[in-house]
Amino acid sequence: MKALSPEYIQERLTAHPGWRLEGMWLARDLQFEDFKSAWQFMDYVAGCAEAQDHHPNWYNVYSTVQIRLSTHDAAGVTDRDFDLVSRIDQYLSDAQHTDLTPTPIFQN
Ligand code: H2B
Repeated sequence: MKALSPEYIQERLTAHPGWRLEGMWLARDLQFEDFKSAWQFMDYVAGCAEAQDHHPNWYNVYSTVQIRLSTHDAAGVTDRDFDLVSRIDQYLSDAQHTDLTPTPIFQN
């Protein structure tokens, strides 16, 4: 699978408020009510990841989760990442959360 162009990614991102392109990643920095809520979110995403055989990179500190999606095989963002974004958006539409100030966690 070929990585999508940054221009096309930006266009697709208009349908996914809160997400941004950060280097080779689709990125979002989230805060939940507490650790349990953050863990529930991660548990949901883990289930999606296993079902799709497509896994996130992420960093969790207590109630915050910084999530980064890219396709390792393509060294960039592909439709598989947007599929996962859509499933995550479904969860977030119904879960209390706030978006944090974007803070990079990876070099690229
Ligand atoms: N997740 C992500 N994010 N990128 C991949 O290229 C990838 C993956 N590849 N999960 C999968 C697993 C691959 O290792 C298996 C063998 O399909």
